[in-house]
Amino acid sequence: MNPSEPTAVELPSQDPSTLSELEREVSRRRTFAIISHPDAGKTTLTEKLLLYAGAIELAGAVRGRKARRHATSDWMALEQERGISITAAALEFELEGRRMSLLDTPGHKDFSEDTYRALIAADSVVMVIDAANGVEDQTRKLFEVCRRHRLPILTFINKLDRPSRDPLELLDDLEKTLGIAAAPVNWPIGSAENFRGVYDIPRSHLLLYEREAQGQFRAPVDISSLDDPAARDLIGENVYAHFRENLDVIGGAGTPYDTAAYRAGGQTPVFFGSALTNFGLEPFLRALVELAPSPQPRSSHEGTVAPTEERFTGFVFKIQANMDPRHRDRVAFVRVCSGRFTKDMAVLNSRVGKPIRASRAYRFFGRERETISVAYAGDIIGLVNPGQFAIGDTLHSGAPVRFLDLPRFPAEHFGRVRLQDQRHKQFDDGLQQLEEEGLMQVFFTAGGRREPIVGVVGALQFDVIASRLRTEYSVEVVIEPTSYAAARWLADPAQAIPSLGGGAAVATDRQERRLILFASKWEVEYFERQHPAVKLLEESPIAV
Ligand SMILES: Nc1nc2c(ncn2[C@@H]2O[C@H](COP(=O)(O)OP(=O)(O)OP(=O)(O)O)[C@@H](O)[C@H]2O)c(=O)[nH]1
Ligand SMILES: [Mg+2]
Repeated sequence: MNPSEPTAVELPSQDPSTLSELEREVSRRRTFAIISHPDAGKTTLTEKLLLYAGAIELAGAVRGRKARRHATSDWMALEQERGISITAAALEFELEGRRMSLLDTPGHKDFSEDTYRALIAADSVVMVIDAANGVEDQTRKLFEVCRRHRLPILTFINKLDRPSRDPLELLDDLEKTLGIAAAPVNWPIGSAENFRGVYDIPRSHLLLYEREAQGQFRAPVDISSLDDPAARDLIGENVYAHFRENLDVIGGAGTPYDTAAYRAGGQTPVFFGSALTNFGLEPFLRALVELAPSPQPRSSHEGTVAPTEERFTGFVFKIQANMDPRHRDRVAFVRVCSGRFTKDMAVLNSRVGKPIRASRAYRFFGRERETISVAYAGDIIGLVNPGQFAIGDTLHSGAPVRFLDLPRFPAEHFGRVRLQDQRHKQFDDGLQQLEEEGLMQVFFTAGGRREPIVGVVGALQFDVIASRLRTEYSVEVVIEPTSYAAARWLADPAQAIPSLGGGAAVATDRQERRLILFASKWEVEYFERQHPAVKLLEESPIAV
């Protein structure tokens, strides 16, 4: 799905009282994803945004002593144990009259399929950069996806409280590595132990901060004029001189902020700060409210769907089981693309055709959920899913529509799952539900259904599968690596499979479609050369 092929639009800035209820609700929504290389501080920034928005009272930590509160968006047991994000979390909150929907995504490449899907559900992106490392590999890859979808990007350069690269050099890195114009909106004053705060360029305001105990509470904000001698004294002569020099450089040769260029993905407004110590968060939050676009039109096979169209449309971009240990249900996360969703509405699934009554719908705040009776374009809602929805499904009322397919990554790692106890039913349910989430693909070889092979994009997912089977299904498994490295489906299911050499094997997936597991990409190519009449597919249709 390409959310932004149609040109970006803003609702006409007319007197709000002349807008319909739908137009008013849509225009106040902001749906965005936070992305970056692992460890840049996405979850920490998310937590602080929630704190500043008043959505939580106390910020939790990503890694912390046992008794301490955990970050809201890292709600899964394994996330808390390892201090990394594993699955994209949705958080909805109100801020200055706006309804914000935030997706905190995992940075690790092994979980990037989940991150890509979250990106497609968003209208804009916050890109976090570690000030010591600049643009890192995974950020570059995710940036390319944003560029393809023409998603507007705000950049937050984080961890200025630690030894950092020079801010001018960091801007240069953004421009050179990513090929996007970088327009600084604020500028850091000092770094590491000399980090004093940020200068808000368009407002000519100095925001100085005091470090506080563990950055747990709101930072005090003190605003004064740049030329105030008191400011110079506060900052310290050395830091002040360097900072003024930098400002002269960007004043002369820097990219000025331009709304149209930002909205078109041609430039990224840049903010500096430190999520952990709360420095520079208010200007960033304000920008998010003021600059980020409202819900955008979406491409479908039937043409562009405008968010303010009366007909309800949306698509499933994520499925997650067992979020709430009390309910143990499966939730399909739906990005509402147009119109109004109402509780008990009969929605059509374009893949299935028959209507489903959506009797229970939720909005999410990490693991927490709240029942809703109405939702509008831009919202991310959860529908309880006893197996009717699959990732990529289009849901709608009224005339048929189908949004473009979500990307699917081919599995590259294959492990044999060996059940260590007798809990066969739970084992089967667990595998099926985790497969439904898109965490893995399950294959059955001649070895039988008790020891299936799971294919994943990244090897860390083996740990996630074993841990979740244990905590959510009380099943002990061992996943042993196999020598397979690629799966290919037969385009013609009836075709005979020639005898296979080397390390290849015939298998079936859950829908009994036949495929071949190969030991290497090279082996796939060799097979294709030897048997040009047998057409192989890299992807199966999205698992149902
Ligand atoms: N010094 C300092 N540390 C920070 C800052 N922001 C985050 N961190 C630390 O950096 C580590 C990673 O932070 P996270 O927020 O988990 O990073 P992430 O980008 O969400 O990581 P993944 O989700 O695993 O990709 C944690 O130990 C944080 O406490 C900051 O501004 N300053
Ligand atoms: Mg995280």
